[in-house]
Amino acid sequence: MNYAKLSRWIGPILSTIVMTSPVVAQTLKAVTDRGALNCGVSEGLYGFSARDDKGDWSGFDVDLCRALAAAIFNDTNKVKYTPLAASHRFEALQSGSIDVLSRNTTWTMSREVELGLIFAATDYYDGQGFLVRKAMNKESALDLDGVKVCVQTGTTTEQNLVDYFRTNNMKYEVIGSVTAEGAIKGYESGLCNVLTSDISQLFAIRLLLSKPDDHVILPDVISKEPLGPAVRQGDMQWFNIVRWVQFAMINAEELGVTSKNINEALKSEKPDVKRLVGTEGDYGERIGLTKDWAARVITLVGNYGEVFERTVGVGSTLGIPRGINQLWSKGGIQYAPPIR
Ligand SMILES: N[C@@H](CCC(=O)N[C@@H](CS)C(=O)NCC(=O)O)C(=O)O
Repeated sequence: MNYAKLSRWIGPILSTIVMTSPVVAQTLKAVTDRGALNCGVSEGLYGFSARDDKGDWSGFDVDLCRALAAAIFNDTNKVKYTPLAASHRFEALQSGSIDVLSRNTTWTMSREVELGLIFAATDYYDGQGFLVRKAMNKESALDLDGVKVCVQTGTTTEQNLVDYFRTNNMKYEVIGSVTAEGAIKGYESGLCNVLTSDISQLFAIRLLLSKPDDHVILPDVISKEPLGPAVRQGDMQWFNIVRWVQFAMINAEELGVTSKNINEALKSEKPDVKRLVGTEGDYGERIGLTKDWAARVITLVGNYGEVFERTVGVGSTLGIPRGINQLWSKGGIQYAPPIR
């Protein structure tokens, strides 16, 4: 049989198999049966995911877990947080011990095609940078020839570091740590004179040092680090829930819908606001949730801009400028497809 004949014969069989395979949609059911979302976060990164004295979690990454719990349960407390070191985060997702990983994780090709995971969105566009003591008098990363660099292992950071020093023909020594704490201690104690990580994390780490003002983040950005939530491949319903909760928060900001004016938005006659808040269409039901799924998220957690400002933005302790995380309509690259 030649190829054309074979494909004429096998094609319809294959498409029948694809069309009739049961949709694997077990995660939402598992979450609702359990009564809580299992969310993987970092072990303690101020502004992103940190615990207070009472054991309550807060931060930018934590807010995505809260937003999912708002959409599913109308209750942001229905989340069990699992703090994960960089090197253990993917196996926690693969094994099913968490439903979603919201832990400053970079979207890369190998993490999808080799690990069987899939990123639902980019909630923070980041890049790798370097933290040094001001007293070192360094103005650029290109002045770092011969340094000792502390880095957390199991990260893209570790890989980019090799590329950057090799490309620029600079010598360096790596001091790798499994935990962020180890890398920070190494830097603070002088074991290394440079600390490298995604720039957002350098902002958080600098606050933990005994004299934050003695340290400076160099201006160079040596990599692309699109950070976002990841899920396991194979459950499209769950993937869509995580993806569209994130997109709903971005769309809400673009449409000017906030946690403060959500009640007016629920009475709005604007078609795109109506689709967002669920007074028109059945978008929520189509992903296994209720009509008001996005309204719950905006009411209980806020839109993307509110989350950013509250947790990491210029008005917060971290003081990170919105930069490229500004909406596309305001000069940034945050862009969500429309709900329609
Ligand atoms: N975005 C990078 C780096 C992520 C990462 O783990 N960064 C460290 C910087 S110190 C961190 O956030 N550690 C916090 C923790 O382990 O709890 C990746 O996905 O590999």
